[in-house]
Amino acid sequence: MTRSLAELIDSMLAGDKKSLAQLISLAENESSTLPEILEILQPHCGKSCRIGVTGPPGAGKSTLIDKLVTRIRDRGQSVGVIAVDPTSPLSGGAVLGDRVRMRRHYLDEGVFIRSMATRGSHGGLAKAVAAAVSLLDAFGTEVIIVETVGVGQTELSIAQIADILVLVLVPESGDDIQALKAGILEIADIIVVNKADREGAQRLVDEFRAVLAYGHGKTEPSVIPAQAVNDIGIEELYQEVDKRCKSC
Ligand SMILES: Nc1nc2c(ncn2[C@@H]2O[C@H](COP(=O)(O)OP(=O)(O)OP(=O)(O)O)[C@@H](O)[C@H]2O)c(=O)[nH]1
Ligand SMILES: [Mg+2]
Repeated sequence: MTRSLAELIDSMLAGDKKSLAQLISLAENESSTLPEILEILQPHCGKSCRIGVTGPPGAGKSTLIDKLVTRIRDRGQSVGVIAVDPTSPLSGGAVLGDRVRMRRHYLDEGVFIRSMATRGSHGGLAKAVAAAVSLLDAFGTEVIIVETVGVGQTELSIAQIADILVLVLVPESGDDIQALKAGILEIADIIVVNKADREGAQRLVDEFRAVLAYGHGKTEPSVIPAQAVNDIGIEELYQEVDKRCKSC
């Protein structure tokens, strides 16, 4: 290991955010030093609560996370947000939008926000994100949130990184309920029906609750109606997340 890399790790462990950002860049660029870095950090990991937030493009994941971060900060916990490939065709330029939306969090010392783009193979990105989560963990971040787009099988890798998986859907997702049943629904801990200001939200909530009540795999997930944009349902989401954080 080069002296500069050892120094970088030391200063990150001492709480330097810039060093953390640099180390995450190494992960993003699939640096050959990554396995070594992760090995050194191993003893410092395992203290954070990791939350995966996934769902279709434009469902309101970033808006929801922004509001959730405020609640987490109100309780004095540090938080890291990693948005994976956030530029969806629907909301295009989401990174810029997220920056505006989360502006006050960017200025907060207790918040670390980072976007990570798709590069190379899907497996490569998944590894880079997992490494970034470990880096945030070693840094001492109490709550780590990873945002990914999609509801298909490819997003299931988020389940390996997260302790808690939050699936964000919208009333229009009702059409996909059969497809959802076969996939990610089975591993979701919390299902948020966002944009509950729209027609059909309560019907979808009821439908999910009915479906999930029958012979579902693991502990029954909570179904929460929300309006992220109006800060409705966020406290309920926080409570559910907090409850599950303590038990994992
Ligand atoms: N009507 C309504 N709109 C909402 C609600 N929550 C978020 N939105 C809007 O939905 C749009 C998309 O929100 P984002 O938070 O960027 O959604 P996202 O899921 O992060 O999008 P991607 O990262 O691009 O997949 C924005 O215009 C939000 O203002 C809600 O509760 N009701
Ligand atoms: Mg987003």
